[in-house]
Order: sequence, then structure tokens, then C-alpha cells
Amino acid sequence: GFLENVISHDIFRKGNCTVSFIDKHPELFKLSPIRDRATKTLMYIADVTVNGHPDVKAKDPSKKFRVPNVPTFDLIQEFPRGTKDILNEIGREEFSKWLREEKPVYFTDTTFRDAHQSLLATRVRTKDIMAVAEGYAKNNPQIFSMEVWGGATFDVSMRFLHECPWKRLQQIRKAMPNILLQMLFRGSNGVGYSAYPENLLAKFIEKSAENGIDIFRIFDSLNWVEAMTPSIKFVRENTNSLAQAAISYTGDVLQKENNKYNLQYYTDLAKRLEDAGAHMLCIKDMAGLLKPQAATVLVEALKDAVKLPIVLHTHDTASVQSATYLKAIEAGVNAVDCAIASLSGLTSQPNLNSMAAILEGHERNSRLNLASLNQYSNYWEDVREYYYPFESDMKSGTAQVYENEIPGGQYSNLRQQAESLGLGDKLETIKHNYAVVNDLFGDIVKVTPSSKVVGDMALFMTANNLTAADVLDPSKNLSFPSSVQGFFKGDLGVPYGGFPGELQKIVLKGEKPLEGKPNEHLPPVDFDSDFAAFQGKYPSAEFLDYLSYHMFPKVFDEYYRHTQKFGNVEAIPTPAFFYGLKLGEEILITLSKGKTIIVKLLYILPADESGMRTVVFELNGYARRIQVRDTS
Ligand code: 3PY
Ligand code: ZN
Repeated sequence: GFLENVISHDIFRKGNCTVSFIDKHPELFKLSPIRDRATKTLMYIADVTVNGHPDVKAKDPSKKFRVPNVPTFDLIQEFPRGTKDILNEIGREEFSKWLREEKPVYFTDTTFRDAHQSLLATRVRTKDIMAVAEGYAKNNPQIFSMEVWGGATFDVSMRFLHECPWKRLQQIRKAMPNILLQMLFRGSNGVGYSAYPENLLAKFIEKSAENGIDIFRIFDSLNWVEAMTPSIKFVRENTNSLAQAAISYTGDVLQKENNKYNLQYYTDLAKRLEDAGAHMLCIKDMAGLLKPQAATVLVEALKDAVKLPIVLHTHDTASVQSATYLKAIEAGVNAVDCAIASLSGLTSQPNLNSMAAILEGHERNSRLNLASLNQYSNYWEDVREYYYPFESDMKSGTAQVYENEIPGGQYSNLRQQAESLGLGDKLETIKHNYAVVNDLFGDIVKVTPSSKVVGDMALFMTANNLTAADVLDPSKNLSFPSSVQGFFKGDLGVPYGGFPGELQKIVLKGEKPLEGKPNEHLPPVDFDSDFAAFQGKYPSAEFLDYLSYHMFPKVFDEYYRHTQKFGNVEAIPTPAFFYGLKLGEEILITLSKGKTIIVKLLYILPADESGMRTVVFELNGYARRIQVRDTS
């Protein structure tokens, strides 16, 4: 950088160099942007190679990766007509009626969001998605929608992948202009874990639509309609997108006695969400509890109760949810959520490829391109290997989920959490306590973030060997986890049927619970003055970054600093991103259109007395030395 600038400077080359030469020529300190980016990229790779990736706990040095085969597609071919074209042509009210009346059943593909959230701790990187996005949209225009955003992806992409979630969305939008793009939105909790001010939610929804979201799947972690209504309204008023209201399914609708979540409960909710302005209704079976016979009853009842199209989401934790889909399809459900074969099953969604195959010849068959889907499954099978440290060790479906009701996305997380608390061998107790906590809390809906509260409490009970009776004994004076205190204070709203009063008093220790909606007490964001202050602190950040910051201030701050130090790491191939380079290994990195660098790791010198190591690369054929501190 600097030295090369000096050596190549005219004055220096002519030998006219005086002592003040450097002071008088500030341009010597300017590096070309692409050179600067290349250096930052090398710094990142050098660091991961020497110190390992902080997120990868157990690296397998013998691991070899296959080169994933990207299915071919025609680069210059126009995008075939898809659901996005239909929405654009007829508008959302007509679209909603159209879908409701369609004979074939449609498929939402969750591969880019829920599938990897539930199987790989949400770690799939933009680069691996973008390698297939355009081809997928061209080869599979029959797909109803792609779930690509929201849920945990927003947080994880910044926190662990050091990527901008908005840029991911923009790129997918560009690559898939013919298919509806969908996100999961947690109602007043946005894409976070607690309530946000209403004007921030409104702005977030507006910008999400502007950047590509066509369908907002909106839920509340306690099925509290009041908390979902504003989001539905913002979609209606601030965008041309579809508001898909989701009812989180819990328990068993067929259970005869003492059923808090009976058919009436669901049909009432559905009507209220229709009245609130939803364009579509989703049965969100986040734990995979909806049994086949229950699906028949529930789908038929909801179709009777409302005029909206009904879609069904589930997780295949019990490994029988394709049976549920078949029953739901026969009962008239309009769309179901599936994941590409190699990222399906267990805590993820049912298998898209197999569903397509078993529907061949069925009167509601929707003629998916099975041969193409199988090629994409092969691609994802190879790419999945990159993410091996994030796999859960679940090997088969479990019928225990009907007892513990743990959501798919949480199931795989719980083991990691248990291990980090030194409770790795107590997983059975934790799962059992999860159900005990649910009873103590009065049988609540468990989905992000209420599921996290139940999980925290189950871990707390397990760690401290507590029984339900201990928890209910005020003389124990327990210091409950902060999420549990917040829950009983009303941070997430009020559960259906109210809080169990006795336990609430014990947890709150005399403190008064909040009244009204959890975000009612939050002051609105003053966008003008606040954004200016934000830019003062983060000079190269933009308005979308500002929204990211408001969702996750601390995570954004770290993401920003990472970007300052290492540049945009999105372009680094996934194996190098997580595992660094091996000696002699060479990779291509496309930093921007037409700017590809060739990076080869030549050697690494031992640490000097101050703990620094020199990593020597070949960059486009020239040696480059990078200094990193060895912290390994
Ligand atoms: C999320 O909120 O991220 C979920 O996937 C809930 O099911
Ligand atoms: Zn889900």
C-alpha cells in the first residue's frame, strides 16, 4: 500500500525526494478502493486461518468439500411468468380471491429461510443462496413464494455472518423478479425478540416492501390479535404487498376435554384476523403438532369461517407431517410450506421434492418441475456440508414433540444452549421441564419469543434441580431469569386466558405488571434527529442500516466495526469464510462486478516476540504479507 505508493510516485522516482515529500503529498496515503478491499479480505482470511472462526467450535481438519453443482439455466432467457407477475397484474385483493379459488395446491419454498434456520442455526450465507437464486426462479416458476427473509435471518446475518440483511434481500429480489418473496414478521417484535415502537415497525415494513417483500407473514408469540393488527394495517397502508396473518397452532385441536385451544379458539382468531384486514391466513404449526386428522378438521373449519386463502406451515420434527399436508390438501388448503429435499425433514419443513412426486396424478397436483428440484437438492446437499459445525445431532423424527411442544427452530438450539450451560447430559430433563413450564405458565402458545421464555425457564429449573412445587413456593425466593420476569410483567403481551396469578405474584415480587400493548409505553422514534445522530456515529451507514441498528443496536455496532476492519466479507467462499485456507490452497473472490482476485496461501511464519504472525499470500500472482495477532 503506502510503500508502493511512495516508490511509484513521480517525484520519488526522479530522485527529487526531500524530507517533507511525504508531508506534502497526502495522496500517498490513499489506497485504491479495490486494493483496499483486497487487503481487508486478506486480513480476514489470514485471521480465520491463524485463529480459527469464533463461531466454529469444532473444526474437522480432515473435512473435504465437494464442489457444488449449480444447475444450468439460460442467462439471457426472460424470466417465465410467475406469481409475482400475477400479483402485479391483478392487485392484492383480486390475488387473494384468485388463490382461494385455484384448484392446484401451491408451494412456498422455505429453503432460504426457515429450513436452514431450523437445521443449520440460520447460518446459510448470501453467496450460497445467490449462486442458485436466478436459475431457480427460471427453472421453477411454478413455486408460489420463496420465504427468504425475517425470522432469525436478520439477526444472524449481521451477528454471525457479518452481512447486511438488506443487501441480501435486494440481491434475491433482483435474481427472482417473477416469484413472490416472503418474510416472517414477529408482529410487535418485528424481527427481534421484544417489542418495538409502532412507528419503527411501520417504517420497517414500508422499507421491507420497497426492497422486495411481497408477503408479510405476521404472527404474535401469544396469538394476541391486538399485537398483530398494527402490522397488518401497516402492510395495507404503506405497501402494495400481502398481509398474511398467521395463527400459531398449539396443543391438539382434536383433544376432547379441557381443550384451551379448541376449534372455536382457532375460528374466532381467524375471523378477527380477517376483520383486521389480512389478505391471507396461515396456520403456523411451528412445532409440528398438527396431526393429519386434525388438519382435515381445522382446514375445513377455517375455510368455512373466513373467505381468505389458507396456507399451512409445519415442521417435520415427528417425521409424519407430509401425511398432514396430504390431508390438508384434500381439505382444501391453498398452499403448504416445504423445503428442498436436502434441507428438509426433521426440525425443518417437509420435503418439497417428495411432495411433488406423491402429488403426481392427484387432482390438485400443481406440476412442479421435479427433475429440476432434484438438481437443486443435489446442490444444497453439497453446500450443506460447508455448515457441518452447525448441524444438530438429531438423527430421526421424534414423537416426544407432542408432549414437549418445542418449536422446530428451538429444538436444535436447545442442545447447544444446554451444552454451553454445562447441562449437555440433561437434555431429557430439559425437554421434560419444557412441558412442566408450559403447564406452570397456564399452557401458552410457544413460538419466538415466548418459546425462548419457556426454554430459559426449563434450563433454569434443570440447572437448579427445581420441581414445579419448588417454583410455586414463595419462601424459596428464586431469582428467575430476566426473560421470565419480563414475560410476567407483560413484555410480550398477555397470554390467552391471562397469566396464572399465583406464579405471576411470585415472579414479580410485588412489582406491577404492564397494562395494554407491550409497545404502548415505548416512545416513538424521532427519525429526523435520531438518524442524523446515527450517521454521526456511523458515517458510512445508510437509512436501512439505521433500521438494522434500531432492531439490534449492539449487533449492528459490532457488524459495522467488522465491516470497517475486514470490508464486505460476503464475497469470500463459504469454506474459506469459516475455515480459512490450507497451505497452497487457491481461491477466486469476486469483490465486485468484473473485479476478481486470485488468492493463494503460501506460508505462515511463526509468531514473533509480540505475538504477531506474518501470513504470506499470493494475490493475483504477487506476494502479499499480512500481519495478524495470534490469539489461538
Ligand atoms: C421465528 O420467529 O424465527 C420463527 O421461525 C418462529 O417459528
Ligand atoms: Zn417455522
